[in-house]
Amino acid sequence: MNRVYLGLGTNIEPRKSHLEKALEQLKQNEAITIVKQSNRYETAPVGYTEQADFLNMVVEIKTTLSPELLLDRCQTIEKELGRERTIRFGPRTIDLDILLYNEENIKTERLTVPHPRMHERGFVLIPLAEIAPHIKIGEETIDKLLNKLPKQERDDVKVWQQ
Ligand code: A4P
Ligand code: MG
Repeated sequence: MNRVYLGLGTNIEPRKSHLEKALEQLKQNEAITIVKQSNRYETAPVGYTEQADFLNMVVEIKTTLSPELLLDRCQTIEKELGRERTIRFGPRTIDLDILLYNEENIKTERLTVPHPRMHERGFVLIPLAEIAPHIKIGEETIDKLLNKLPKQERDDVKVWQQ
């Protein structure tokens, strides 16, 4: 059995429902068990800042799927949820990233694990630390990575209580 952390993000309404539907679809897969879920966090956009705030969360799953098959599953869920509301070529309603897959380092054309930008992102590190406070990402402890985050980026990630 493989232990995997997934990052979920959405910034198109209804955001809460997009997260819930994605979780539901993960659960429906016989090869996937959700072990832990973080809180939902409301987060300021990183990268392209001219867009609405995100809801982000991290889940721990157990799965028998290989990394590639799990990515296929995640991309199918993205497509199914994206299709529901958005117009052709419109923005995506859910982003599902494989953050960590056991302690493996994977680099293929389709997949880089650990997720290459997770080390520097409050919207990933803060929910991950909530459910896996002792985890390491490569050689670094999550505490150390969190301490390196600029204060502003930590302040941009708030527990969402709706
Ligand atoms: N891919 C490679 N490695 C992985 C992995 N570990 N997990 C490939 C998932 N996919 C992986 O992803 C593009 C390609 O990455 C896939 O085809 C897959 O083969 P995508 O999800 O289609 O596109 P994307 O999400 O636009 O790109 P990317 O690179 O995943 O973007 P990011 O880095 O995830 O950034 N701000 C806040 N506050 N919250 C957010 O959630 N998200 C983004 C997206 C930017 N700013 C944000 C947030
Ligand atoms: Mg992505």
